[in-house]
Amino acid sequence: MMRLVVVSNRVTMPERGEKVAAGGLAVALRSALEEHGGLWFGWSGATKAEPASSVEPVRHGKVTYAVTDLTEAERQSYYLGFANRALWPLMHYRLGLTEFTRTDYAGYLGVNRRFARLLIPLLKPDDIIWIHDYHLIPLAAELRRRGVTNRIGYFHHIPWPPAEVFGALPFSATLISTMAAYDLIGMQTPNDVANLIGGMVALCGAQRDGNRVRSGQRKAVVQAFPIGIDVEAFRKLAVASVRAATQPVRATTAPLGSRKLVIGVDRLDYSKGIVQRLEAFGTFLRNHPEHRGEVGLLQIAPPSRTDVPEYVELDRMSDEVAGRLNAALGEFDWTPIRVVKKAYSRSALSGLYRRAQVGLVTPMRDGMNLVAKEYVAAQNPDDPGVLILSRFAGAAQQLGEALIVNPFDTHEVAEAIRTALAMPKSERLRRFERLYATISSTDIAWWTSRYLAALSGLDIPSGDVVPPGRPKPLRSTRKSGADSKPARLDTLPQASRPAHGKFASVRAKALPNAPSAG
Ligand code: ADQ
Repeated sequence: MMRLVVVSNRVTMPERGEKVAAGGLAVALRSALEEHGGLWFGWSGATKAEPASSVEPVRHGKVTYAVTDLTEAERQSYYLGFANRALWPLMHYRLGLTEFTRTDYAGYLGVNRRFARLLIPLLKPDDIIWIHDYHLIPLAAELRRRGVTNRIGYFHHIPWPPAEVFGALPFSATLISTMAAYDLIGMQTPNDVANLIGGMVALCGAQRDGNRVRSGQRKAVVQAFPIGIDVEAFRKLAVASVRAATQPVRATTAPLGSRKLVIGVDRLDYSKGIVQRLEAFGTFLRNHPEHRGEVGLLQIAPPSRTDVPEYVELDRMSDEVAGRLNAALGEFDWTPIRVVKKAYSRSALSGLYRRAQVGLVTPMRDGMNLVAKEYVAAQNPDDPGVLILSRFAGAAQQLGEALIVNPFDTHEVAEAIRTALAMPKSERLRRFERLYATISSTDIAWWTSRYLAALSGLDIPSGDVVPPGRPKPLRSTRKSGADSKPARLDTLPQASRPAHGKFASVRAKALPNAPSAG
């Protein structure tokens, strides 16, 4: 029987750290692995002095976990450097924040190469391999180079920008060309699909044929698979959480009394538009003073990536803006904005969403945004709250019945808050019912099964010719996934070359949706 192999940057073993995390994706992948019996491979999250030359798989139930540590230098260059300081801002259209160094890029390629070497001995001929996210873009090309012919899919969780933006990254043509080593590329939205295909055509001369893109002898299918959440489980959690009045929910909402609550929940990340959101809430209170004292914003934002300077700066800025607005607008018995910087359990989060009259989800750019879907899932169907959603979240392409806003327009977001708070129940119900129907029919089980059905059922023309001088396929059983001419990654940058800096001068001025803060 076909076995599923999932590869992701971070792998959390079941016994560790599940109290808060256990988000929809981890649970969904684990259940897909359990269904098929599978292997989950990736970074343990830990570092150690020497790079591992092999991994020791550990079995938990039907799932085998194989994790490797990174060296501190690898963590710096691959993870903090190229993935989080170059690719993350770039993919979120933030050229001004994108930091590229050759050392980081070499580290990124090096870790992908090592992952390929460590994974190959664990593969079986019939495995289908599902690789996740931007940390691992060149992994399929590295596997192909070593003769792996299994079917390999990729899912990109974050946005993919247009070629004009992606092309500003040094070595962008080589990096994007490695995408052709996949059989199926899943993106969050049709917009991301168009951008990736457009980029492959413009930057590395690939040819487009509908939703297939051909580069050399390889053909990849590129398709949108909007990720979902476990709607039913989240709904039940919210009902139970409010009924039991769990401690964090009680402690957070009791002081509100009958006041209304607007909620924001995000990792503290500049892509999420947290500072702009606080400003918009301040503008709302300034423009509509009759609401002062009657409504509060609760922003839950646990710090993330605190080793990256931009995130430290964001942490400082969010404190500063919240402090300034509270000082200017607060009363002795009412604080308009509360920013809480800790992770909550999923149960507490669901209860808080249900208590909130408005879900304020205003990222400057987001692959999908699961918070928007969680907010809808948690609502009381008899008296639902209103979702305000950024048009630059992938979720906006599905959730048109939310109040859709431009997060760069503070005034527009402020007015949407006013509209949401005043919205008659009949309209709230009408919008909620459609939103709920959408998230239920495209939930996380739908997403995994649809992606895996596409990956395992692909009718991809065979091309299993091993180019001269390359190793024979180690484990070719499928005709479909065979390799042709993968990009030569090992001829790329040398760490010894001088590192260099920001291409901040290539600011995104000309882009229609360029962030004001660059
Ligand atoms: P993220 O950028 O992490 O994911 P998102 O989709 O919103 O963004 O998921 C965040 C998850 O973390 C949600 O499940 C949320 O409940 C949880 N979370 C956030 N703050 C929390 C807190 N304080 N306590 C507990 N839980 C918290 C990336 C992409 C997204 C894409 C997802 C999935 O950036 O665009 O939707 O992957 O593909």
